[in-house]
Amino acid sequence: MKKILVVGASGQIGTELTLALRNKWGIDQVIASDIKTEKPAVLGPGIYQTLDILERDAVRKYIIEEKIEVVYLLAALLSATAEKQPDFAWKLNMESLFTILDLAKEGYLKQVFWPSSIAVFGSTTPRTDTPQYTVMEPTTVYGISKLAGERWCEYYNQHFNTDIRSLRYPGLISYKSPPGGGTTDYAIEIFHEAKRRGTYNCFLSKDTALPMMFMDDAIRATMELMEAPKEHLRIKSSYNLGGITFTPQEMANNLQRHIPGFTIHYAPDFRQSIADSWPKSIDDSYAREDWNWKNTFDLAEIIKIMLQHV
Ligand code: NAD
Ligand code: AKB
Repeated sequence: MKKILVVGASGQIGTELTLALRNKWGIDQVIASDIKTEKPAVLGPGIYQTLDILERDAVRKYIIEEKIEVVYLLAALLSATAEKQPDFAWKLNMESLFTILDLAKEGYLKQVFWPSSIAVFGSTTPRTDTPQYTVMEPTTVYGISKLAGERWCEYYNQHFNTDIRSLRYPGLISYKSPPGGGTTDYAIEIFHEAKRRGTYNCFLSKDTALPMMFMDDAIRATMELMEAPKEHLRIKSSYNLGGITFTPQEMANNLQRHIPGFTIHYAPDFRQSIADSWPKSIDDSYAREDWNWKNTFDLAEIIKIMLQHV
């Protein structure tokens, strides 16, 4: 049985991915790791290792000594936080990737998952049904790091015969762990504020359409991609992954059906220009053709589930 390490396991995706991987491969096969010293309660039993991915030598030692064969690398600064600390965001997002890519190149890691994002696109990209191959001129430090990361993943796959797999996730909606400082976080905050206060101050304008996805779909996509036969995968960098598209106003209108009297106010801040540079919807036909990807949760279902659990 292969040993799996999740780096950034305390985050929004990491918690749910760790649980799903343990469910599939067994609790002892999947090690959760994060820079945070305290294990989030939601992770339950299973090994939790405090690890700073920027400590290259310590990470290498741990992975080699523990005979880890698969890494899911989720540690990163997200779009909004990265704009506030661009130097550190570049350092974290790139150095973490090279540490893991090099272990794959040296043959220690048989497989790696590293997430990219819709942030790789920019304001010169066609915004509707954004294709896999198109103009890519990201304007955020986060987007630049993701695009550079994608190019390096492809480079390692082509030159060193590594098996690095990646998805360009849209904004992910979930309730088990809080979001980590992204531009799409409004689509989670809105549920907490609607239930707590019956009103929400949205940091994006009412008509800002963005691609989004429910976490269960994103986790399933990740596991399906990682289990797909390598020879079926035409994309050696990162796959476009479509989900659903909605605006804050559409989300609010739907919420009002469940919470009568819910109000929303719009006060766009610096995150508006980030959102304005991203696609509205994604063409993920390569994922559909290569590994039979299909999104399942629509907005109505997401709202129902979020309101039950938040
Ligand atoms: P998050 O911020 O919720 O989680 C990141 C985790 O990494 C945190 O638990 C943090 O403590 C940990 N971390 C930070 N620095 C670390 C370090 N030096 N060493 C070890 N761990 C460290 O982020 P997330 O939303 O779970 O995103 C995970 C990945 O998915 C990121 O690469 C992100 O860019 C990508 N992504 C996320 C979304 C989304 O909507 N959540 C969308 C597209 C792409
Ligand atoms: C963010 O908003 O930064 C993330 C992402 C889409 O990459 N959710």
